[in-house]
Amino acid sequence: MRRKSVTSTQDVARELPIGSIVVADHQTAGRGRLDRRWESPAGTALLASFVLRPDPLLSLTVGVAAAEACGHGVRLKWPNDLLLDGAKLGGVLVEATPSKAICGIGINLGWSPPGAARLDADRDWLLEKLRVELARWTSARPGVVLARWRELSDTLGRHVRVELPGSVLEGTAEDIGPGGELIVDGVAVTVGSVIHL
Ligand code: BT5
Repeated sequence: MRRKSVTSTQDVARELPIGSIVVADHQTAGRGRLDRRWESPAGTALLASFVLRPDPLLSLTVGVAAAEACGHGVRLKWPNDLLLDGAKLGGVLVEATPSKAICGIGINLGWSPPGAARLDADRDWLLEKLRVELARWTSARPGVVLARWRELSDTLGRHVRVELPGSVLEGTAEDIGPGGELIVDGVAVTVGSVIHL
């Protein structure tokens, strides 16, 4: 489904069955995680939501698919950022109910906020690549997804600061666990924001 303007593609997708895709030129209330805003002027980004079957690894799976679709050396920052030359190119937001998972992907094309990155690509071409990569990676075995995530990761091996609800953890990002959690100096982190130090 294609729309000119929506509040958020996530809101439209929420009402649709598994397999649906919503793409919009503009969002009046695009969102990130934890009530943050996702900004992009009309017609300057790929803004899409895919309705998929719930899966605990989905956030990482969608990240892998999006990085593969972008190509050009795009890398992943745990849990859900797409990075180009170390700057944020896009993000993934998964909102799940027991019966479906709404996977939102935003990728900057014609515009990016200060300090962020954009990709020189056509929106519909990128959307088509994303559909193909999502089909491929959502049907891959978890071990295969995790292995590819590790290869694409810009987070593993780095000294990081993790802002957890109520505390801060600093250490080396050693690995991701079987459920997609980030292991920092032996401690498994499931939610939070990571700063590469
Ligand atoms: C994300 O959240 O990175 C997930 C973004 C998902 C956006 C898509 S667009 C289609 C679908 N519909 C929606 O409403 N959302 C999804 P988070 O990790 O919380 O990052 C949000 C932060 O990124 C903000 O607080 C800003 O600092 C920054 N930011 C906002 N807009 C940006 C942009 N266009 N490019 C780079 N960074 C941005």
